[in-house]
Amino acid sequence: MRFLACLFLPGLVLASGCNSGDECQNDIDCPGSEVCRGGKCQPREPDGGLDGGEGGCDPHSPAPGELLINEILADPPGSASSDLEGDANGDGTRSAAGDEFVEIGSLADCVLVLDGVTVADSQEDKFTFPADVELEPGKVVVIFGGGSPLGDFGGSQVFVASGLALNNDGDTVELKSPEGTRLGVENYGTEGGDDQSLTRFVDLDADTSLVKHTQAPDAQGLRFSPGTRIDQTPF
Ligand SMILES: [Ca+2]
Ligand SMILES: [Ca+2]
Ligand SMILES: [Ca+2]
Repeated sequence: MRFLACLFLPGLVLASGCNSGDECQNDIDCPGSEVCRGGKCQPREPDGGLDGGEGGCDPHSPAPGELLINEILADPPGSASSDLEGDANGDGTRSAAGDEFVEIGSLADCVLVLDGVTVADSQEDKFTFPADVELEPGKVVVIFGGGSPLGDFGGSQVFVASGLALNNDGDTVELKSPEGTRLGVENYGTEGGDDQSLTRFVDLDADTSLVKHTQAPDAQGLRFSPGTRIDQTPF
């Protein structure tokens, strides 16, 4: 019954012997540096639970459902290299390959570590995140097909693949964990080839479908929004 004494006399926590490993019902039953987890007083996570959350919330590799494919540009607008409306990566040239992009967002409550996460199409792996890439909750990363991205992109992290080669008339974009577990997948058809991206009807809302960017609320005629919300505001 020791935890009851701690529960009602929190000021006497240490004096009443509520130590590491003791039974508990709530954090208040434990020493100040510990939390109640699984009915026992235990140390907080090694980083002290920097991300907050009950019992700590450490950066971790994404589990299925924690990443969302938020936007796909398979068909950069225009055709000539001077058609700058299609210059999604901002490098001054419209490129059918380099200006393609995939925007991926986090639905997790904790920081996600993307090291080794792979983006694939229906044929093969296209991009694997390098080491030390962390994604904050509610933020997005963008992977362009190539080129030298230039711009702010809403402050989002930007990466360049050595080609995405997304088919304009239909393809699959899949996210896989380093172990090969499917983390997310989106299929699209000929709607992907309309000189604009496909984006969530509501940004980072997994319950909404991908729609043509110009048909999303607040798109204001914009054809894509790499790194930003549909209305070009930051995540
Ligand atoms: Ca394409
Ligand atoms: Ca470009
Ligand atoms: Ca966007």
